[in-house]
Amino acid sequence: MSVFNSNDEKQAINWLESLKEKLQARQDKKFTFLLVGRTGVGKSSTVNSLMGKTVAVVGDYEPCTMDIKKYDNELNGINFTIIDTPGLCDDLEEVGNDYEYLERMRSDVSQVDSMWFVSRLDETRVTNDEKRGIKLISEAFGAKFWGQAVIIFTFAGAKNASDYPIALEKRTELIRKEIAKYTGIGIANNVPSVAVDNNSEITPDGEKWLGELYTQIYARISAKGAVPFLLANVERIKRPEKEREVIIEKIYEPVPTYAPIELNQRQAAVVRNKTNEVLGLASAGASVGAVIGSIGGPLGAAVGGTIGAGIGLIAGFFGL
Ligand SMILES: Nc1nc2c(ncn2[C@@H]2O[C@H](COP(=O)(O)OP(=O)(O)O)[C@@H](O)[C@H]2O)c(=O)[nH]1
Ligand SMILES: [Mg+2]
Repeated sequence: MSVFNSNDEKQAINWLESLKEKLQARQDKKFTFLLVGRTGVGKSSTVNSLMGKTVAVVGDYEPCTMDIKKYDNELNGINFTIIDTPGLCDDLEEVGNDYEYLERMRSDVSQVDSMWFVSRLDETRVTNDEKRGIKLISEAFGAKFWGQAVIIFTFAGAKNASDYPIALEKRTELIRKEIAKYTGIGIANNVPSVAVDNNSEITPDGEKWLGELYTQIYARISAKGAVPFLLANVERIKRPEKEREVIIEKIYEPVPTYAPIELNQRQAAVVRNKTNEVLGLASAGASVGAVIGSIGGPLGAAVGGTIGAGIGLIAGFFGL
């Protein structure tokens, strides 16, 4: 016998059926990241941390020409592409033909779902190479493209706990100022920034950073890339438990490749809202939400695979 009102239960089942259809419709879609930043800042390492496995080679080469490289990957049955831009932000003696480079960039514009501008947190200024990179990206893709961008600061562990918040604020401000030259201050100030350290689970403030990186990227990724991105990582996402004791552990170890993506309440709310927005799910009232949360898990398990895990995860967000 059900503990729920049968009308709520009917509504919840309809909601979950519609969720299943929407996820299935997008299962064969893919997503693409564009990585921008100087060689050695940790672009490849950050992709690996986010996706929980080695999808990009770390520290592989010194660029000698400006280039665009595409790498196809697969995770959880979802295809995705990483576009790397070696040389774009590097101080090269012989810079490639900017015009030709821009044309090649432009031909990729429709594909890119999420753009990362990566820089080290422990740098103090925006280098000329980074300025050139920001200029070229803006010219190739247009101001609106920054709407899908996230500024990622690596090597956060190089800062001590007291300098860390100021460094994050100052570095963000400087990069936004550079972006604003091409987009205006409105767009630039909306580009979020997040600090990570690929050699540690936490930033100097003691917080685990992976959930925040995931949340910021998901919040900004294009509508077409959002669901495949969610499904690719679905097995690793840990929703906050309703009442979980907060245990602060300081672990200074490299992020293991199987690292779960733990979300706090705020991050979970962002993920839920974005998912709702991109899937166009009917809003569920509070009473129905609880039913969705409790029957979504079993339904997802019955469906199985990536879609089943997606149903379980998303339903759980609505039952929170
Ligand atoms: N301490 C520390 N080292 C990092 C971090 N990210 C990357 N590295 C190291 O920096 C080097 C270059 O990293 P890589 O990901 O290849 O940079 P990329 O050229 O931008 O793709 C490697 O030796 C990484 O192990 C980080 O956040 N903290
Ligand atoms: Mg790399």
